[in-house]
Amino acid sequence: AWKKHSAQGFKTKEEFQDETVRHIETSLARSLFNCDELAAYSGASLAFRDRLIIEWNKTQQRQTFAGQKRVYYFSLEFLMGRALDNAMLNVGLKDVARDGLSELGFRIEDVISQEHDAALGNGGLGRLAACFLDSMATMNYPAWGYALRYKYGIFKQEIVDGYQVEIPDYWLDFNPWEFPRHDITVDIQFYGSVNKHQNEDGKTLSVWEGGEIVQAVAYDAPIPGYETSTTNNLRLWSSKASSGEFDFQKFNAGEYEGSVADQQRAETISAVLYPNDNLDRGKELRLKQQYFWCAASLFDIVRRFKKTKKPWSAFPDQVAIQLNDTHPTLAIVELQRILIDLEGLEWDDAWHIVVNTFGYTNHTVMPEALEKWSVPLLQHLLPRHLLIIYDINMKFLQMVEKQFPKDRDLLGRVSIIEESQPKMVRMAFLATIGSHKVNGVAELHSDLVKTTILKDFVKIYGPDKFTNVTNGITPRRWLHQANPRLSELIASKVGSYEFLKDLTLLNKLEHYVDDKDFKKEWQDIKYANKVRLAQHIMNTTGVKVNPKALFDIQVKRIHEYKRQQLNILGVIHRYLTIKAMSAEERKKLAPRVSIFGGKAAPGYWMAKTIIHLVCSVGEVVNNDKDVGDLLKVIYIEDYNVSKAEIITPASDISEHISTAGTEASGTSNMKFVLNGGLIIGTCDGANIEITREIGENNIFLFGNLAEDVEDLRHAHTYGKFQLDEDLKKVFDAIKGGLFGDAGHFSALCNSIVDHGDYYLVSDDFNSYVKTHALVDEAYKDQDEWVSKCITSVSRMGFFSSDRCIQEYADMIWNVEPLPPKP
Ligand code: 26M
Repeated sequence: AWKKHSAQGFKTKEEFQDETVRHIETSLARSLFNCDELAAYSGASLAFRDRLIIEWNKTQQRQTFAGQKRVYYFSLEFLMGRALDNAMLNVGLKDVARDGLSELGFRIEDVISQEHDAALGNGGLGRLAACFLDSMATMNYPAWGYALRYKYGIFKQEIVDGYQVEIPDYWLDFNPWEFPRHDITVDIQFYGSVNKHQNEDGKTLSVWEGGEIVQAVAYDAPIPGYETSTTNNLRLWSSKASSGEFDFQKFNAGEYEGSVADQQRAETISAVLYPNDNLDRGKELRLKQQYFWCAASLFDIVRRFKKTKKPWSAFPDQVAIQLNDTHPTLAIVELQRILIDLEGLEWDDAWHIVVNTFGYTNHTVMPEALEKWSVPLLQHLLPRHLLIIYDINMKFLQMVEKQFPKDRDLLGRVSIIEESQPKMVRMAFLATIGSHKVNGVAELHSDLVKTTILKDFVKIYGPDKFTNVTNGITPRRWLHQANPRLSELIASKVGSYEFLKDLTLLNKLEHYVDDKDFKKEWQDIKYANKVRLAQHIMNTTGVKVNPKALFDIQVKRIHEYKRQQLNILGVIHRYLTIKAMSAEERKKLAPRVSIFGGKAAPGYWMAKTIIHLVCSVGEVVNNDKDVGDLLKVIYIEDYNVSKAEIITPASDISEHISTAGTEASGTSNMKFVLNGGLIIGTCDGANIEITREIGENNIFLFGNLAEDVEDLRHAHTYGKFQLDEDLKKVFDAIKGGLFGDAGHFSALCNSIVDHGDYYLVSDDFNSYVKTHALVDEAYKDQDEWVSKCITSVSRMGFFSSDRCIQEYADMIWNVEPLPPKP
């Protein structure tokens, strides 16, 4: 007769203090006399954690009893950032915690900033997954995230002498937010061979035998919703040698080193997040990660389904799995394998279940980012899965052949197997064939998916299988948490904080576009946010920037397609222009701070060169007495989620300037506008829909259109390439050594001048520079500028990730929310 524990968690400042102190003294075994900020963080986190656990348990029980369909979001990346601040706000006790900590002698900001970011992602794709978790919990959807528990997240970036240096990100030292579930383990098989066996009914079965076993151990993290007790689960798998694998034979025979080596090899699977973003390199360990994670997650889901005792045909009514890009595509093959090899279903029945279970989200149409795995590698690592892929392909091609007889070209084009040397498995095709819906992440991108990489599949399946869900961001983290003063000001005008749950309520702000006092407060808040960023820049780079200057920010992964090179070349042009001006002319110029931030993939030389150029330009410009405050160039080291929370609210203008047709959506564009900054951008990704929502007078668009890119590239290759005149002067300055050894930058310059300018930097340069001149002009009229910012914010409701989740739930998952009982 166990008595049920009935903890409720603290409510008041005093109770919070009691709990925090208790944890410091007992859980951490520390004395209050030498309690530093880290101890305060740890104690406060454990206090909040207790609160979350109670709701988390209740939510999971409620979801199990309700027996309705759940969503499983499969993503190799969840770029969560910090958890404590988010937990405080979502639970609604941040003010209580602030007062409580203050009495104990701590500033809440200092305590919060002790936390290490959970940086299990590269960039947009990983952060999108994190925003989706927040929205799914807030909207009470029964939903789990599944991922890997990397020991090392995305590397920490240091800038040393103007170069990027990568430092391993070991983040698990003290992590109160995860719970090891040593009782929840799955054995995962690799290698081996496939043999035919007959079962009792004389049916031939394929049996996957031999090879090696690695164990997956579950670690869970609670995902609290905002102003709801729903607390969902993020399950991360960690790899370790299975007990059978830690070879006691070897051990006893004195081969201690050998047995430890086996163990390390197993642990390598979940050791490190691959730091590439939009580039596929086909490494075996990456494939192992993908299978390990998919197989463990599916085993877990199937185990849960079996407990319901429902027939297999009910599986898609209980389970919706969303594939975040092609990284989890093997889950499709694994579920088919479970159903036919282990559960004995007929192929067609099994395949029907599989297709109705999965949805696939595409995040790129760029060829170098599309995943392909070599057939020999799959044959070696996952022999049974390769056979199933061949069968899926055969049945698919037979279906196509029936529909389009004698179109041999078509069969070759849509085959999952690319007939290259070696043969390759095209994962986007497999994901498309194995899912009931395929979506892109912004309207233009979804159109490009349908007209380029998956064109033939639209012909085969019809247009209804393909859809769009434009990305969004969570307003809780990206407005309320990152910009509390703006959030409070908005709440004071629209009547409540309800807009944090229904972002379209922001439209009530439009009444205040001409309200003098409101505008003044708005400006004050922006200024304070700029002062805070200026302080951060001072502390980290030693460069003093004037918070009254126009802050022009581009922070995102460094990539040629995102065109940080266009930005820095534009900055050099500005510098040369300033140098050529008279003192009188200079007085009329609006002072600017050009701020860059972002990581380059460690093997991406061109991206690293771009960083080096930005830093080199900064060295020269920032120390030029002629220029003073008129121009400063800053590289912010180690851009990550928690830095973004400081940077985003501080922009006057931000740059989203990818070559048209290359940036699937972009999400930082949404964050910046939501925080009262304007943007300069190309007609690409979500910029187009942002323009439609906020109005074209409130955005600075420039550059060629996606539909013209192909022709322009074609023209380059056939000698019709004329380097922009102003850009030529910029290159002359670089070549003349103005920014140090010109040799460092020759490959970068040549990619534009001699090697076809694939990203159309020269084609867009003139339009870019002119548009920046318009920005300068517009900024001089502060009154009008602030009106534009307010209007824009009031029209950003569409870009909440809550709206995305609603669309996924209705169009793709067919799931209902499960609100807590009042
Ligand atoms: C692939 C193979 C091997 C190792 C790593 C990868 C890989 C990792 C991350 C490939 C792509 C990855 O992320 C791509 C990404 O972040 N895409 C972005 O997704 C955002 C959310 O939809 C969009 O807003 C961005 O436009 C898009 O670039």
